[in-house]
Amino acid sequence: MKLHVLTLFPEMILQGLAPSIIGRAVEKNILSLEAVNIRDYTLNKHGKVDDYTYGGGAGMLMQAQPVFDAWKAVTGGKRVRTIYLTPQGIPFTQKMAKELAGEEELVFLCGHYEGIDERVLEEVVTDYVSIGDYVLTGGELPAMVMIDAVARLVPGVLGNETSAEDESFHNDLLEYPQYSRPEVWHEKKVPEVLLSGNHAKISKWRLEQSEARTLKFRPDLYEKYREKQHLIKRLSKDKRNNIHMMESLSRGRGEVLYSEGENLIIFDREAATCMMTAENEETARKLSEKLPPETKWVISNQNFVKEVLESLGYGLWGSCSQYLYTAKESLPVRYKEIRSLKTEDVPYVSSRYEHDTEEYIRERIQAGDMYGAFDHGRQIGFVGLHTEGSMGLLYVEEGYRRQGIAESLEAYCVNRCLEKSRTPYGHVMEGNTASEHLQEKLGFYKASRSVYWLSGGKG
Ligand code: 6GU
Repeated sequence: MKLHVLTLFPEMILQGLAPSIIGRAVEKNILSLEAVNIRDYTLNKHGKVDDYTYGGGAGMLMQAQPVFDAWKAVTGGKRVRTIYLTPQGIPFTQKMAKELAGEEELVFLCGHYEGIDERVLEEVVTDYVSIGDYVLTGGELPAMVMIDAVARLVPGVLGNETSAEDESFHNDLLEYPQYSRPEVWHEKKVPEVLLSGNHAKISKWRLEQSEARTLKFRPDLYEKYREKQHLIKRLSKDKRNNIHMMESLSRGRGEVLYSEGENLIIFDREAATCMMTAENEETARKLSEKLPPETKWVISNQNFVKEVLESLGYGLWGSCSQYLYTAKESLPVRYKEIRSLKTEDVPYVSSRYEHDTEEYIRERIQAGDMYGAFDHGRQIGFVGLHTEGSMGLLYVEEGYRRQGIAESLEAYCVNRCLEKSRTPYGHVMEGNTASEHLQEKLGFYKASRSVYWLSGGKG
């Protein structure tokens, strides 16, 4: 990712970020960061970049010419995403950070004094962003805040383990309290449960702590969380058929785009996937108009929804059986050489798994959601979770099949899900009897309705 900052204080940006994790990523060439001094572009022979405002009023304004020429020097006049940092902008959020992390190149424009001449803003700025309801003396600190929040989401900027943590099921809640050594400090003991080694119990305790904190410090977030929990509870009345939606919501990934009785759209932004149910054909038609244009996949387990979407130009990719594992007990894993995959394992996986792109595999591995089987250190298979939460991505090398390795990989994946208090589930292509047998052998239950995966549509 390429980052450019247009500023009157370039050293503030460079020196501010250099010692940080972001600075390290720049050194490793994962990011490029350039700070351009707007003053270098003024045509005024005294180096002036500001002047009085027309119409009167206190203070000086940054003039259009040097800002425009600095921007043009950086972008070559191309319409690169250009963010103007201003208290008048829309509030910066994690959601916005995620979206910006997908860009190849970003320009940050930092204002000073009373702001910048409106005419140049109209020509170059694509996004007006504020970092909160308070006034700062300039846009440099806000730009650094945004760069930190966006860049840490770029693959490779953080280590493997850290990024995996990022996607915890606590997404809608504030973090729980954490403890490190020593066990006793100032006569305060680390909570007993954290020393128990019981992952399910620890998850439960952390969730309770997160809930209590959110209620206390962020009642606004807590209210949203409760509405979601309410919906999850309603869906749980038919858990086998609804587990895909329940998991999407409880992992904090699915946003409720629409909810009114049976009419429901859940959107997983990162997976660009909508999960949709409708009361009848007519409401299905209405709901389909609400699908966001960036939707790549729609999942539904209603035949009439499938038909409505097909009539609208969506293509049926597959009909699947939905399987879920409802027991709390972990499964025995007979094959012993299984571990989490790392970035260096990407080439192996992507060369053997033709259903998805290398980019997708890399993202899945970096999210900490893929596991591999090895024979004396050489990889022979893998399994993982898809972005929207279903188990899949299963492969075992030719010479190693029919030895229960796929079963062990799936069991291993189930156990990791249980540790995170997730309900393991998966979609098996209808007709794939080998996979159906495996699900049943592991103790999965089959949902009564088929799940349809549809692609395309408006996009
Ligand atoms: Cl983006 N700029 C300035 N100058 N002040 C701010 C801000 C931005 N966000 C909050 N306060």
